Amino acid sequence: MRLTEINFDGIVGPSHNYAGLSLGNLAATQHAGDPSYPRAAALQGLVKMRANMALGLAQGVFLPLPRPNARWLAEHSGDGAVDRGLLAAAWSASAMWAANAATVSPAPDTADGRCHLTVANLVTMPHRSHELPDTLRQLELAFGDSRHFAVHGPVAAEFGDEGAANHMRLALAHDEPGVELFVYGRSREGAGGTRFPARQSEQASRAVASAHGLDPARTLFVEQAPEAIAAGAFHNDVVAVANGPVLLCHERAFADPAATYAAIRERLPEATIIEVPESRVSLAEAVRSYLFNAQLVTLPGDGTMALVVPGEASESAAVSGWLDELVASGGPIGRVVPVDVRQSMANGGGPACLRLRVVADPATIDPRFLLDEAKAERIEQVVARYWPEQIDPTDLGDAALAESVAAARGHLLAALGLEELA
Ligand code: SUG
Repeated sequence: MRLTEINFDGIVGPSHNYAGLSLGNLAATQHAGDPSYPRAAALQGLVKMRANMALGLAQGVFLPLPRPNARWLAEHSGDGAVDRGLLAAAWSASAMWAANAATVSPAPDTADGRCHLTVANLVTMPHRSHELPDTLRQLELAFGDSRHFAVHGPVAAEFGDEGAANHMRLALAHDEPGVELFVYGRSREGAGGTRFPARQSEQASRAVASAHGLDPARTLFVEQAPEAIAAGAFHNDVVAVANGPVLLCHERAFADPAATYAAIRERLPEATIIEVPESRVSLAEAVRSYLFNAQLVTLPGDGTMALVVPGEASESAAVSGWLDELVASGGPIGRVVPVDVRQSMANGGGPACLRLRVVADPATIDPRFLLDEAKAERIEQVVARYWPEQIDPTDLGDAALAESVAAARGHLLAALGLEELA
């Protein structure tokens, strides 16, 4: 059994649009009402996946969910007078941000030696709250081998859970036992945290850790800094990223940084913590550039790390100056790889939002969800042929568009042999 990290990227769905549904997500709010380009968006995602495969990394995919979600819309529309917000929520392609699909605890961390996944309930935002049933079906299919995986339903809806976007893992290597770090938010009176909703609750994090059978001695629950949430870091992965024994984070990511670092070092003395000071990159600039919403990956071969950043990060003078120094410092991160995911970025989703990391033996996963060049080519052809070129938010609700969006997804399912997800 060879445990490897596999990045599962959400393929951008054909209904991708900018309806401004996410309060606290500054990019999404700023782009509300803009025309979107679903075809270009999905192709950008594919270029990123291929670039990661070219680095020698294992890559998987998750499929877009059925949208518009007519049943959910009908259930919540009362007397039939549909409001625009609800309509847009039914059309959202938000499942592309696979980091929010589930929380994953690899086999070396769990009591029963299986990889555990808990689907996120995403209850804080109405447009994301209806992802879970279809996401769960996909997880149950992809990770259906119960000798190696346990797929859990969501934690109670009273407690908001946003999946891996608020979870990090530090370990000497992917296949060694790790320290799992759950980062929850709390809206505090007067601390600025009440301006935007805190989406991840501490209770949800604790419920996930318990369902996964994690060792309490290697599990940490840490509060996100309320000022980070107020600055637009609605998920922890906008201000921090971890890989192997390395944590890269903003100085103001955690409510109590010193205690957080000490707790990590106590459990993993080999941990390398790279803190980006406010004086070099402000919290506002970190959120604007999405520096931390990067994929920090271990390259096969020499074991050095690469940071896959959004193109926007290298356009910021402060960020690119800091990145140059990081690479020149001779530390564990030897390379910065910029990728263009602008269509997703305009809705607040960077390279890290678009993927869910699973440490597992690829041979134990349903191969239909694993990507190779031939399959990437097939996906590209379907997208190029059937994904709408452009959607204006005022188009949402149009019957012909709804039909072509559903048909486009159907063609993709057929191309991948996944018709059972229809
Ligand atoms: O939940 N955007 C997503 C972005 C999720 C990013 N994920 C991570 N940080 N892991 C969100 O806010 C925008 C949708 C709209 O406004 O139409 C949106 O849902």
